[in-house]
Amino acid sequence: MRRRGLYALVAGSLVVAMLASASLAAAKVHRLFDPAPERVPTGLQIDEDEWSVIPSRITVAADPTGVVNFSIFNRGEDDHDFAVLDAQGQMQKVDLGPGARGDLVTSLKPGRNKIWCNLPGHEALGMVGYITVVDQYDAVYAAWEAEMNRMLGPAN
Ligand SMILES: [Cu+2]
Repeated sequence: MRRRGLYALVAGSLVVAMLASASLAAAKVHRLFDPAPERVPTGLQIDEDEWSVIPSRITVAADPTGVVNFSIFNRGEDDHDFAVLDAQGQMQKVDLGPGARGDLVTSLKPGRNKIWCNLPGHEALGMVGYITVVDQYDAVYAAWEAEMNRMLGPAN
């Protein structure tokens, strides 16, 4: 009877110790990936009016098929369009009447890309902006590396 009680105590302690170490390990694993590197979105919204072209984000990634998805709103009172150069250097654009919404799905070169309204004079009036297209893998890896460096401190 006494021995059985001892066994129960030892077994119970072992279970407690195992649970504790398991949760410690889980906490460590969780910590390594918290926050998880965020994927860079492959789409963005564009707001246009007189006289601006405002992207909802500055950095986007091409999706697995190599394209970026634009959703464009003309919040102005005049006609506008939305233009970009695709990866082959060809202008891709969508025309938007006042209050209209449109979509543009196109390849883009990596790096800095100009976005603008191609109607005569509109770019000069301010309807131009820039976005940066990054490689999804590079962006996620860079975020992960930055997080590791933050946790581990500078290497030397
Ligand atoms: Cu315009």
